[in-house]
Amino acid sequence: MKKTIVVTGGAGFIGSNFVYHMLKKYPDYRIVCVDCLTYAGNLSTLKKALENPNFRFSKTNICDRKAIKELFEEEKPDIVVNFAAESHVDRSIETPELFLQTNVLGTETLMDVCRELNIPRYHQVSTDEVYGDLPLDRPDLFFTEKTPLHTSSPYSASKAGADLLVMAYVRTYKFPATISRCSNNYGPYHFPEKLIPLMIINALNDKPLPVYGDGKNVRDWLYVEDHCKAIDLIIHEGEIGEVYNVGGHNEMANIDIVKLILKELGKSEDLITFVEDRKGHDRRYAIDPTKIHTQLGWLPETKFENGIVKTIKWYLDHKDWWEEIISGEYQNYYEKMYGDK
Ligand code: NAD
Ligand code: TDX
Repeated sequence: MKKTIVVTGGAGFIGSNFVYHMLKKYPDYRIVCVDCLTYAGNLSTLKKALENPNFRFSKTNICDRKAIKELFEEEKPDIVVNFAAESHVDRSIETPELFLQTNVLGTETLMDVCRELNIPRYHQVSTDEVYGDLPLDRPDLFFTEKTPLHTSSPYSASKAGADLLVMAYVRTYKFPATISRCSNNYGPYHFPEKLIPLMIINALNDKPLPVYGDGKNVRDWLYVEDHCKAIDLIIHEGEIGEVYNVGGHNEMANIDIVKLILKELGKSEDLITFVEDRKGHDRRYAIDPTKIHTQLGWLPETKFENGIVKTIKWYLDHKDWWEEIISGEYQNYYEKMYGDK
């Protein structure tokens, strides 16, 4: 059946991958991307989508109630999927307010408009960071959907605030929402400020690779396409009011990822530079995805050893995309973050 799906934050990393996944899998769906194009949103990412008659791009801020209402009245979406967020932990430590505005108030605005217009379904894209962190010496522990929320950074606190608001709307207004909490994603269109693209690009440019602290912090990595497939399943078959954890049981220490990237690119480990640790740095994330597997049949398809090679190749083949990005505002950010480290 034909559907109209609003994808907020669709000019960013995961949102754009989701746009492409949906346009390919559902040729009769209309996909409407809502994105205000912050530093992290790039229209060049959506170049191919913009050629598709089933795709519309609207440059709109999710906090702009009037504009969102007009757009939703016109498009009458069947489902709203909210990816739009400030997403970088280091930036949240510098400017928490922006994170609260977009991540909490933006979510509230979207949900209020959906309620007003009786939009049948809303999905909140959340993160494993809302569960806080796990110790390195307890590999038997994982985050389940029942793990209490316990946040470390202004970013994760803002995402947890949004999740709590979604659950409150479900209970108070019977708001038809679902939530997914995913582990670290990697793949095409990942913004160069994040670990994997930053290390690939610095290595290609023979620049130092800044590893925070002792480099032993562990993240649970999932290829972005597998995350998109999980969200696709949840919005079509997931149960209203439910939270689904998404992750591929692929835990790796940061330093091992950095060494792997250097090896793949034939560069020397001498480029590795240990720098001051991130404030409040979470030690280990590890998702238990049993619920989405048993209830919706989701399983990750891309093994890390293949996904990381594909990702490195993508960055080698798409220099134009990232060279344009790192030539602008990103330069100032990089100097500020890493200039004196
Ligand atoms: P991103 O920073 O690459 O993209 C965010 C997008 O949202 C950008 O296009 C930006 O322009 C847009 N945006 C920001 N503020 C906006 C606003 N006020 N109005 C409209 N658009 C706005 O982020 P990402 O890594 O693609 O993450 C997408 C979502 O997934 C986020 O909600 C994030 O919390 C969540 N998430 C990310 C990861 C990860 O590993 N990257 C893992 C789990 C969950
Ligand atoms: O220069 C760096 N050096 C370094 O050692 C950077 C940018 C990161 N790191 C470390 C910090 C983390 O332990 O690498 C790890 C990954 O860092 P990020 O790529 O910034 O991701 P993380 O903080 O784990 O958060 C990501 O996953 C969860 C996303 O950015 C979030 O949006 C998502 O919710």
